[in-house]
Amino acid sequence: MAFEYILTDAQVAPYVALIRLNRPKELNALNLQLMGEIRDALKAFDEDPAVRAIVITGNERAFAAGADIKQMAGKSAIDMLQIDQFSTWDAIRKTRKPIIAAVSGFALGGGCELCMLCDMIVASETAQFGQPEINIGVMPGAGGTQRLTRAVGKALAMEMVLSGRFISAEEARAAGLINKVVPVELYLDEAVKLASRVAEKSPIAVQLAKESVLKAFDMPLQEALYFERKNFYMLFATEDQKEGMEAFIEKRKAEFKGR
Ligand code: DAK
Repeated sequence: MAFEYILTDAQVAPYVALIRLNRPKELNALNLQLMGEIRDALKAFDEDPAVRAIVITGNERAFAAGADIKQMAGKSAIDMLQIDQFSTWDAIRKTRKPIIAAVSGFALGGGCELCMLCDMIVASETAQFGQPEINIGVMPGAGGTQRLTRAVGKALAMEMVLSGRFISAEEARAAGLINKVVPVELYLDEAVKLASRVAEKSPIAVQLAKESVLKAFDMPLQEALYFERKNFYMLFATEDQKEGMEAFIEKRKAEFKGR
């Protein structure tokens, strides 16, 4: 895969792929091409049986400082409608394999929203999360008012969205936005380690479990419980379920094949 604004590694660890946002001078501002490249790389990794989990990262200074303001500034409402960035963001959201964001420095606006599209977030102590769109006369447009509110609750989400205040990695962890905070030299390794732990499991079970957890945000409880139940039953059709349970009984490590 040849990309201009991202670097990819299909095997940063066994079964783990890496996408690195690579517009460092612009703090990884998310222009349309960069978002399209993330979408395309995720699609390729989603279809690759040698990949079971994906890590997305930026660099030490910035995960991403938001959508590219210079690219958006002159646009009209109709331009924005016709560009239809949502099809790209929706495609990213539909990735079936687990995605872990490894965040250092700024994760702002669309950068914070991109993190929140991921399934887990590992951050360095220097990470800062924010929705500062209000400072430039707009508001979050890619899930910031919804995913942030579900993650951290109304009080903090309102404060971040209305005042533009950034929160530290530690505050984000305490509020439930992210999974883990580690020293800056470790954030990528820790994210890859977490991805590797997930990648050791049955990939079909992981996929259906991810899908089921996400339903908690989309469906009323009773329907989501039925959805969960169907996925649970379905896993009894896999060889991995037989292998996992036999391995437990035989006191050995399971060898999952993704079948
Ligand atoms: N866009 C374009 N360029 C950016 C940028 C951004 N978001 N953030 C930083 N840069 C550029 C700066 O312009 C500067 O470029 P040069 O002047 O060197 O050419 C370079 O990166 C370094 O930035 P600074 O010089 O400003 O660095 P500082 O350390 O002084 O400040 C900062 C860092 C992160 C506090 C500051 O750069 C900043 O406030 N950046 C903007 C943050 C922001 O407002 N982000 C929200 C943008 S709006 C949607 C999807 C997504 C979105 C909307 C809709 N749909 C699916 C419809 C998302 C919207 C947004 O994210």
